[in-house]
Amino acid sequence: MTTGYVFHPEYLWHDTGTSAGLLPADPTAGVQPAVHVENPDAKRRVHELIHACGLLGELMVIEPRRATVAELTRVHTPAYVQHIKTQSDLRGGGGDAGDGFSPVGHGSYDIARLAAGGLIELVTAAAHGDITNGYALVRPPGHHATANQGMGFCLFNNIAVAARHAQAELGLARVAVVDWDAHHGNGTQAIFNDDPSVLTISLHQAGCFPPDSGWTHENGTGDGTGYALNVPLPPGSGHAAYLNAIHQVVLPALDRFAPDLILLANGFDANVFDPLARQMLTAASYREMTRLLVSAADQLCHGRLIAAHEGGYSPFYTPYCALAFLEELTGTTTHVTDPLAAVVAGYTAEPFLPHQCEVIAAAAQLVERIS
Ligand code: 6DK
Ligand code: ZN
Repeated sequence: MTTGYVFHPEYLWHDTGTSAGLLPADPTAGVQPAVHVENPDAKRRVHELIHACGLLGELMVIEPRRATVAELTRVHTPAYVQHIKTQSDLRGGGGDAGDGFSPVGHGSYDIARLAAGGLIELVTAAAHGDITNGYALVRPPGHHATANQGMGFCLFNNIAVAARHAQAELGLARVAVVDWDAHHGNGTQAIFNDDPSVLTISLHQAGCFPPDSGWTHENGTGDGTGYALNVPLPPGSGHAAYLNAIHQVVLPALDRFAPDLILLANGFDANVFDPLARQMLTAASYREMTRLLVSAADQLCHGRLIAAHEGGYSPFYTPYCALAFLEELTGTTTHVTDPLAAVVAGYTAEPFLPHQCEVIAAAAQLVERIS
């Protein structure tokens, strides 16, 4: 088994500025400047840990390239791609992808193309058999971006671009997207909403972001009816609820769908230390969830599981979650164990509660619509 790894220093040069992720500074209104919450720190530390613990040597490093306009417009409108370029060309930065808190720094257009192209290169290597599975540690993230609108820190929908590339160029007809970022994968869902060839499954904190999005009744439209699944887990959900959702919804849905490729929108922001959500996963949770997904990919699609980094905002804990994820992807272990395991054990001793069980059961009922 070979695991591919995509990273590039330019990913860290996507400049999200000092608007905190909320509002531009306005001293007269008492709004202080603060480093944007989607800044390079957590991702840089993930890369550093992978390198320092020796795991990098176990990975096949794949060079990213910039996605072309033709590749981006399989998913996005030409006008939206041009909008990002125009915002990126602004001297001095300050551009925005559409919602007022998705910054487009000077030069971010090319970096966002390098992120989408990194995913394209990984799925290509998987289709050619050069790698079994892979991880793209990219910025900016992608799963909120729709065909014509950037939002939630996302510019181009990296996963969607890779899915369409896999179908158009690599003979991988059926693509499943599993999204366990703490926020709803609304962009990916919208792009594939009426398309039964792409199954989208999002596990997220109910109503966290975007507001009023990602409910169980959003189940696809037209020909795609049944091929969008949502598990809006209540705030406070942790290991038991997520593992239950994987067993009751994700694995049965994947079994029925029988994908040629599984893409994972791999956000680590459902961990207990994350500032942007109120879920309670630990590095051990990500390890277990990954083990199950790797095993499903082995059984269903020759192990082809390709992950794109999405959220994850705790600079000190995200790296241990990512390391657990990568250890499972590669089937190896390192000498590094979660140094906060004893602390999180005290934080996360939550039971599996009835209101969590209800949501999962409602989503599980929809699985039989998939064929
Ligand atoms: N704003 C993402 O992780 C993006 O899904 C999440 C976007 C959340 C926006 C709303 C929000 C804050 C909160 C606190 C401080 C600043 C901004 F796309 C991904 F990156 F993956 O919580
Ligand atoms: Zn997120």
